[in-house]
Amino acid sequence: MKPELLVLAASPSADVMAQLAQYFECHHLWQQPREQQAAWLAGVAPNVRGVLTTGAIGIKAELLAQLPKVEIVAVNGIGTDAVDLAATRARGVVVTNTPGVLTDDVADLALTLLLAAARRLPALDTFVRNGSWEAGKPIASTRALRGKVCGIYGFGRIGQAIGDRAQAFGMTLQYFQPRAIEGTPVPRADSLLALAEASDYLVVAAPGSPATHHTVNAAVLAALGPQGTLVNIARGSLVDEDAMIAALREHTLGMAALDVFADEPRVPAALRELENVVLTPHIGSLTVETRHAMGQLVVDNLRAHFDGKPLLTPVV
Ligand code: 8YV
Repeated sequence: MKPELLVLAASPSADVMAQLAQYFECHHLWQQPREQQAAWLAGVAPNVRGVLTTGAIGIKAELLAQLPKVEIVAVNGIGTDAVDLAATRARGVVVTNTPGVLTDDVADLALTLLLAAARRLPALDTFVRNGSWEAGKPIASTRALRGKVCGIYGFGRIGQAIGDRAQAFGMTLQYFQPRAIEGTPVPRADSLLALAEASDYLVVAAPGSPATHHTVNAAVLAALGPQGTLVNIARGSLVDEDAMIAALREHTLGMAALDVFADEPRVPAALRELENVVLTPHIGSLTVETRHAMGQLVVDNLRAHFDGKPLLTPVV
């Protein structure tokens, strides 16, 4: 008999979905109308042995408590901040995620956002579309990237890949994270505040956690300053969003280019109305290639678990 799986969100890869159907008896919560989900879940929950979730959805203790036979939570993403790890550990439920395979695309998006902010892409796109160019309106110059400092908050795999790309644009690097990285020539700032003071662009690439919650606060944003740009491809929880909106509105922070928000998919109107922002809907890993690779890793972890083999990418 195939192990029963509760699938909280689909993979965009048809091949991954076919493999899930081949190896597991899948119960697709995402296919159920919202108002029917609770009753539907009560029916399938008793035999669920695995859960497939995403970085953004994670899993709460309440849902785990409804699944008496659950053994594994496979996260189709790298972030585990939305997974109640205390609850999974207490139940002896193993957790896997998808590190590595999404590094390049997330780093690419960080640079895309950084460049879009630097060269004011959204505003200039509008400028062409609305006829302002044809009408002969003036176009303000932007500032070059070369020689500017790219500060990277969180210098793990993704942060370092962002650094490689920023360097290719002639930027100078610094990083901050509590634990120093050995063997890197990139200098580590003494604090996040010091990093923001030194940076023209501050890119947030640290994991979401209680320890990083709102660490990008009003003081850090003020240190980044009116010529500074904040880029966030990590988690909205790291940034004090109200303080950021106030700083952008008062131009004590120059710009923000954001793929992640405090309460996704809700983005405050006060943020959406600003002109000095570039906004994308949490798409760092959303390419055909990467979503397939992530989904494959999810399938491989689930199969390894139910075959009694070592997990490929366990969350420890
Ligand atoms: C996606 C992410 O939101 O990997 C993560 O932690 O935030 C993203 O890649 C999601 O997990 C895709 O399923």
